[in-house]
Amino acid sequence: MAAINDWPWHHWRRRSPNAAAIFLANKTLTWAELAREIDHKSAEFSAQGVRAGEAVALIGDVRGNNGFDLLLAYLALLQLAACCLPLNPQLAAGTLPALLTRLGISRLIDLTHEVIRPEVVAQKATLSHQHAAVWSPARAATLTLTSGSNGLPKAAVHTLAAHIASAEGVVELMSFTHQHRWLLSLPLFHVSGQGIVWRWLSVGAGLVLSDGRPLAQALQCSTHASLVPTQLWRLLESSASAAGLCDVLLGGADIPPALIQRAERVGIRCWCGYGMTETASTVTAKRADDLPGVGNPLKGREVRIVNQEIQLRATSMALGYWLQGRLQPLNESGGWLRTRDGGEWQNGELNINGRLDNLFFSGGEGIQPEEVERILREHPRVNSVFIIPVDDTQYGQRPVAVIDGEEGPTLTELMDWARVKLAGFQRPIALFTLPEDLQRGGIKVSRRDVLHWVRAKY
Ligand code: 4YB
Repeated sequence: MAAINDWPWHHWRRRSPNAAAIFLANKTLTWAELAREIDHKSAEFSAQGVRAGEAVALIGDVRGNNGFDLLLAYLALLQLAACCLPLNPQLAAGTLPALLTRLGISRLIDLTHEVIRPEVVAQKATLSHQHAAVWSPARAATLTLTSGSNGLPKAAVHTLAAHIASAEGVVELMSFTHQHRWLLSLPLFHVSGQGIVWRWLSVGAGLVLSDGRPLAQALQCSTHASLVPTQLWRLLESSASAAGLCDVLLGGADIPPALIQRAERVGIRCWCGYGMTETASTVTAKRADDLPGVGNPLKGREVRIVNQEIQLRATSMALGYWLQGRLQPLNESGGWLRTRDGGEWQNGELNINGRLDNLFFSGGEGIQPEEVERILREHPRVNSVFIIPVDDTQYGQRPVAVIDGEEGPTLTELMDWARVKLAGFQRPIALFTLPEDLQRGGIKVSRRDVLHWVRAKY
C-alpha cells in the first residue's frame, strides 16, 4: 500500500490520472475526473458556508441508495476539513432534530431533493485547489453512529489516519490491489460502507456503485464486496449470477458455516470478519474455513479477553464519541475498548459468543440468545432468527423465536427438528415471522426493535 501524504484522490490523480476510479452503471470516472468533481463540490460547499472543523450531517437520497452524489459530498466535506456524519435516510424524520441537537450539529446537507449527477456537476464553475484543506490525517474527520442496540446511538469520531489504518490490515490480508474493484455494497452511513471507501482510496482501486442496479447485477462487474450474512443468503437464493465476483468479506453478525459452504461451492471466496463502529470496521478476519471463528487481529489491532468480554486496542480506534459538540471518552479501561461482546480463543482464533447484555435467565438457567439462534439457523428453512425474552410469572423470562422469511417452519416442526439440539429451557415457546418494516434500510435488524415488537404482541 502506497504511503498517502495527500488527499488520496489528489494522490491518485498525480500517479494514475487516467485509471478508472468509479464505475457507475453506464459511465466510468477516472481519478482525474473524480478529483475535479470533488474540487467543484468542496468549492460549492465552501460557498455555502461549510468551514473547517465544523461537524456536518449528510443524508443521501433513499432511492439513490449509496449513490455518487452522496460519495462526492462525503469526500468533498472531508477535503474542506469538516467532520462528516453520514446518516441513514430512513431515520425517522421525527428523531432527526433531537439527534442533531444532542450531538451539537447545526448543519445538515440533505441530498434527498437535490440529486446531482456527475455530468451536471462537471458543467459547474471551475474552482479548485483553494478549497482543499491541508491533508492532516490526525484530525477528526468522520462521525459514525453506532448501531445503538441498547439505548440511543452514539457518534464515534474517527481521524483519517484511523480509516487508513483500518484499510491497511484488510487490503493486506485480502491482497486487494489497484487492479480490483470493490462494490460499495453497504451504506456509507455505516462503518462497513466507509471501510470499503478507505480500502479503495488506500490502494487506488476501482469503486463500483450500484447506481440503481440490483445487488447481483452490480456484483457482476466487481471483484470484491462486503456483505452481511443475510445479503449473501438472498443473493444465493436468487437465481441471479454474480460471475466476476471473487471475494466477499462477511461481517456484522454471526456468520453461519452453511452459508460459507454454499457460497464457496459457487466459486465465491469468503472471508470472515469481526469489527465495530468504534474500530472503523474490521478488527479480526480470516479466509473462511470449516471453523466457526473470526480469525486473528489484523495489523495494528490487538484483542484480549477479560472475564469473557472481548476488549480491543487498535490504530483504527475512534478518538471518542461526539456529544454536544464535544469529544467524550470511549468505554475503555487502560486504552482497551470494552466491547460487551462475549468471546473466547478457540483453535488459535477468536470466537464470538454474543452480546453479554443479551444474556437472560429462565427458571434460573442462563440463555445466550445467539447460541440458540446459531443452532436454529441450521434448520434448512431458517436463514435468520432472533431469540427474544418475554416475561413469565413462573420462569421469570422465556424465549420466543422470530424468524425472517415467509417459508419458515412452524413452531412444532422447528421444535421436533431441534429436540436433541436444544436443552428444554432453551426451547422457544412461540414463533413469529419478522415484519418487513423492522428492516429500515440499516445493515442489521435491531434486536431492540424486535424485542419491542414482540413485547407489544405478546
Ligand atoms: C459480530 C460479527 C461477527 C460484528 N460475528 N457478531 O468491513 C467489515 O468488517 C464488514 C464486512 C461486511 C459486513 C460488515 C462489516 C463491518 O464492518 C461490521 C462492523 C459492525 O457491525 N459494526 S457495528 O458497530 O454495527 O456492530 C458491531 C457489533 O456487531 C459487534 O460488537 C458484534 O456484536 C457484532 N458483530 N461482526 C458475530 N463476525
